[in-house]
Amino acid sequence: MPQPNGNLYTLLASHFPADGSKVAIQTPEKNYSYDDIDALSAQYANALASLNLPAGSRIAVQVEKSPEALMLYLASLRAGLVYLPLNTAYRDAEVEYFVTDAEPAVLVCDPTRETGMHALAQKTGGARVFTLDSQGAGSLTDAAQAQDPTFDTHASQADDLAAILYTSGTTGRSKGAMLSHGNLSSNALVLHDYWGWSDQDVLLHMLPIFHVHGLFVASHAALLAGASMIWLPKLDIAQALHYLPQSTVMMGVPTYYVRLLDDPGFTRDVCRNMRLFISGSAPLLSDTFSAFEARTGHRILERYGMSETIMLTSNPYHQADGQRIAGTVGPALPGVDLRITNDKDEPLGTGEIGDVQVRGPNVFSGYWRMPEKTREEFTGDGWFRTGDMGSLGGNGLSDNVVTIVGRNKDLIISGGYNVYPKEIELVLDEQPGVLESAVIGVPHPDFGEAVVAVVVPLEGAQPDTEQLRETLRTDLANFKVPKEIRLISALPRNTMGKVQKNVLRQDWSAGS
Ligand code: MLC
Ligand code: AMP
Repeated sequence: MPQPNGNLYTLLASHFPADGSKVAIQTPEKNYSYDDIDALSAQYANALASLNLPAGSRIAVQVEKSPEALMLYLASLRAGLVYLPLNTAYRDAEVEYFVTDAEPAVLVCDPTRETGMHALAQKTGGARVFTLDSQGAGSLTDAAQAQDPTFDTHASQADDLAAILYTSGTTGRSKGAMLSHGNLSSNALVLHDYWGWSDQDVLLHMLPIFHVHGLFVASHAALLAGASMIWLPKLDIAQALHYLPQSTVMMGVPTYYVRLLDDPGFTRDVCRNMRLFISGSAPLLSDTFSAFEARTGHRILERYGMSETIMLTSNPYHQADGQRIAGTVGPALPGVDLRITNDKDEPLGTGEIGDVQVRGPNVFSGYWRMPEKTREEFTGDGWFRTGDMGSLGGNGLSDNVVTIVGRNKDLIISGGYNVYPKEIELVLDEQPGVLESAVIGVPHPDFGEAVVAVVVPLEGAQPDTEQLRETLRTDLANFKVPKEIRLISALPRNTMGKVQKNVLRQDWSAGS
């Protein structure tokens, strides 16, 4: 019997509406129908296929958000390539690491970075370089336009790689989480049902598309429902207020909801057609949840996930399944096993705080070319260690409700972007006049947490902290650059010599 094609695109396309002229993507300038999506993704797939790359070749993409950028992602799936999205804020030195590690056969970049990308390609093994700009134009689109608008989607197995998502690591070295067609498909199907998607939905899509949240959770859900997306290049509150009355679903990191609430124009009336606001990628403050409900009558649905696993838990959608509770991330999604353990991987009881471990068809297979790291992050019996701390039940909650209380990884989440202090400390420590440094996250009204640093100067040195921040911008994405740097005479350490970041955080808040 022939095996059904396990390619994620085949699954998505099998749910496209019968009426192919239905709008799939609406931008302020132009609409794209479902027929357009199929034809355009076929043209980009044909352009990629004409390069005769072996299946499983990587395609690294660092481009501004546009409908064509989404077509490129779909084309990569269709051509059997492995998609490697990169944050547009990454500087050349950061991109060099990913390219050296993943050895992509194709690099797609903004035209403004083409020269640097060619140089990088030459240095790292000769990837083909194409451009794609914020309007969807560039050498890749030129190549695609000459192609046939039909394409026979590559026959994939469920465990064939579809994407590699780099997540920073505690050692400062990023790891590529390998996600398969099966991982992505299973999660998309679960979220489709759990969040009640239908072809009547209109998703207000303002998230970046180089992370799990905007690229997978949001786009897959809308395409699988045959719904429409209002596709904006980034969060812009004026645009959001303009388009919300036509929308039924919105997804955002908590900063999106904080900024909406900051605008008096964000009213109950603006949300009149909305059925669902979803928040994730960082903790949503209870204050934001309550203020949002008071203003709009909507309870934001908070969910929890990560690059390695896509979505893991969600507050209920249907009232019959329970209330959405502020400060919790809801039960594990159908098909996901979640447990809380002590440091010996033994399950803990109701309400006890421990390590969050998960299993399920959505969980990645490992880190790209890091078998050791992969082994460390999985228990012997196949549970993935998320690095988050949490509890199940307790405090009057049902036993299956998960609360995330912190992280046992030294991670800062700023406006939904992950920042590992080690990466910044390594760069800071190399600067003239710097003996050592420590990077911490402190509460921030807009970003939830902000990255800040303390620096111990070399004896007799007095580094200029603003100059240090400017220098860091050369090699680090802007969102990683500490918002403030303070000088300090010595780092507080415990008896083991470990820097006491909790003390630094307290001292920072106290202003010292
Ligand atoms: C931008 N800046 C940030 C920042 N974003 N600083 C700290 N944290 C951030 N997140 C800085 C820029 O460097 C710049 O600084 C200044 O703010 C203005 O830049 P901007 O581009 O105009 O910012 P803005 O458009 O306002 O962006 C803020 C934001 C954006 C919150 C809208 O960061 C965003 O869309 N975040 C979403 C991230 C996301 O999708 N995460 C999902 C990860 S997936 P300067 O100094 O240069 O002026 C995941 C799994 C899961 O975690 O569970 O979903
Ligand atoms: P990333 O590695 O970028 O995929 O980020 C994943 C991390 O974001 C998780 O391990 C959590 O620490 C955090 N995260 C995601 N969603 C939530 C949430 N709803 N509440 C708290 N933390 C979250």
